[in-house]
Amino acid sequence: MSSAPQKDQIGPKVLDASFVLGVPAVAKMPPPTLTEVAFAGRSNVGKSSLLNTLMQRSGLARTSGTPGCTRALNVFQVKLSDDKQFHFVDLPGYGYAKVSKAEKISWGAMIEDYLRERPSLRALFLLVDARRGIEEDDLQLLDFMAVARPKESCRVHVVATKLDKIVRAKQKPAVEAIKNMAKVPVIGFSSETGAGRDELWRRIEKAAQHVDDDA
Ligand SMILES: Nc1nc2c(ncn2[C@@H]2O[C@H](COP(=O)(O)OP(=O)(O)OP(=O)(O)O)[C@@H](O)[C@H]2O)c(=O)[nH]1
Ligand SMILES: [Mg+2]
Repeated sequence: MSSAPQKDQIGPKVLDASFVLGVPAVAKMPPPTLTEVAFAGRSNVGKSSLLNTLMQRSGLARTSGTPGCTRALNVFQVKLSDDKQFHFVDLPGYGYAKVSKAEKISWGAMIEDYLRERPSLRALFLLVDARRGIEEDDLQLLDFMAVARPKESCRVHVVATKLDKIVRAKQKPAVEAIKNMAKVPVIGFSSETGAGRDELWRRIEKAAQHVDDDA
């Protein structure tokens, strides 16, 4: 499944982007042949919207006003004009109140197994709502990654989403507040305006090259 490129976007040129498959377990993932980047965060935080913005394809990753929309490890393949290729993985949102306890436990285990075991995973972007900041579930995921993956094997970043929902004068302070809490780099982002898209791509390409630019 491919869809038409969005116009007027900055950052690297995305030649092609397509949905590969959605799987219920890391064992069913495609072979780890491409640099992989995953996107995690609370339900409804804007993961699928961010993926569409990055890939310049509206509607490729399914977005919804109904939290809990993404229920599998959804894999996309992205090809840039310089021939670089990536797998992007849209992870199920956590913290969604309306799913059963059993379902929550199985999603949590699926996400953790994937993050711990996937050899080609080079970067994880943890999305938090810029208005809410880093919450308990997010801290748990950051702590999990600090133990599960050495920084050389997988870079972790926090993305503060829906920046457009904050009045302009308060955007920078909101991102700064998140920076003060996170022990990893923080990027402000909006899929409405495209703010932060360039910076995200830069981080993705750096993580793929193992270049340390976090200082
Ligand atoms: N204003 C604004 N709305 C956004 C932005 N990003 C996402 N949204 C909206 O927030 C809702 C949830 O977005 P999704 O991208 O589906 O969120 P998700 O994190 O993939 O959600 P799950 O798959 O349920 O975990 C949708 O109604 C989006 O249109 C943003 O940057 N700005
Ligand atoms: Mg989603």
